[in-house]
Amino acid sequence: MWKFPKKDIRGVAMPTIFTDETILAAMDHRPGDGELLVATYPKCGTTWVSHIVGHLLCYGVDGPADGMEVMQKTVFLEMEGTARLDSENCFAKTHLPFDKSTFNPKAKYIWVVRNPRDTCVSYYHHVKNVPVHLREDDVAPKTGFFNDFAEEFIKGEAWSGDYFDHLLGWYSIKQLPNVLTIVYEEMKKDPKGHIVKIAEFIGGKVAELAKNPKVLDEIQEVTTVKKMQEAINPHIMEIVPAHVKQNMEDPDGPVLFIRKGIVGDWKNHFTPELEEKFKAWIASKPEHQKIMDLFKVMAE
Ligand code: PPS
Repeated sequence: MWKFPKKDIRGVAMPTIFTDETILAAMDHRPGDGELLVATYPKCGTTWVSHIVGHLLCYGVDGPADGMEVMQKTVFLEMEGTARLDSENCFAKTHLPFDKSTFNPKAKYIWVVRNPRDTCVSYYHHVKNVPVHLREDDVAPKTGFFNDFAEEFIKGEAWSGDYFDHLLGWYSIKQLPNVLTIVYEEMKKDPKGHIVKIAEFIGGKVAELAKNPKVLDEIQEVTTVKKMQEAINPHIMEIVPAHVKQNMEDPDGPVLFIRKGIVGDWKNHFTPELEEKFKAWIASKPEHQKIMDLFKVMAE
């Protein structure tokens, strides 16, 4: 049975390709007052929200900036540490559990959530498509291990740990004024409304910018799945630091990082048996329902 290649850092399961040093720097990083951080469980919509933030920050007289330039503005703390945070318009993203991060009530957190079934499917494709493995025997099979993967996911064996534990940690601060919650499924229904929400949360010049309907249209356009696929997928390996890349396999083709970007892809993957397991997992602790209630808006 396939298993996540991982290491334990302060009780968190982390990908073996990241160094202990950068992971510890991420855990110890206390964002400054006003500093922006996108905090998520993996595959919940981090890149989409980060791309919106980046485009809002980088918008110039000639309109939206280049997609990869914007992509480079997100500093993935566990992968690269904090050094680049001082560069212009850079901001952090993290997949750390809340209790392993160093919280500042005066920093700004955007917490992005996505339903567990689609998150599991997206995570599976990430492991299959992105060469995120350290050794040859860690390499994921190219097909057919979804059921093994889903079992590991339900057991909480994925990188960043158990989905519900992770979301419940960040949920505990959701009501604070310095935290903006974005529900992936809601953003799919109303991307422009969410771009405005994000801009208002950032505040200042960015909030003013988003009052301009032309700017909003342009930012919505460059942050669609299609435009992000075109801008990012051919170049995704360029944002991986050399010290991480040396631990990775060479991709044998273009890396499908921005994949389908839809709600409900789980229905194309789940067997009835797996769906029963998911239902039992969700029902196994009453507090899981708090998270599931975030997705009430979803079309079933
Ligand atoms: S990561 O690797 O943890 O940072 O991944 P993350 O960015 O959190 O999640 C990846 C999924 O988000 C989808 N995505 C989008 N959906 C809708 N619109 C846009 N613009 C968009 N950009 C990225 C991406 O395709 C992954 O979902 P799946 O289901 O795999 O397609």
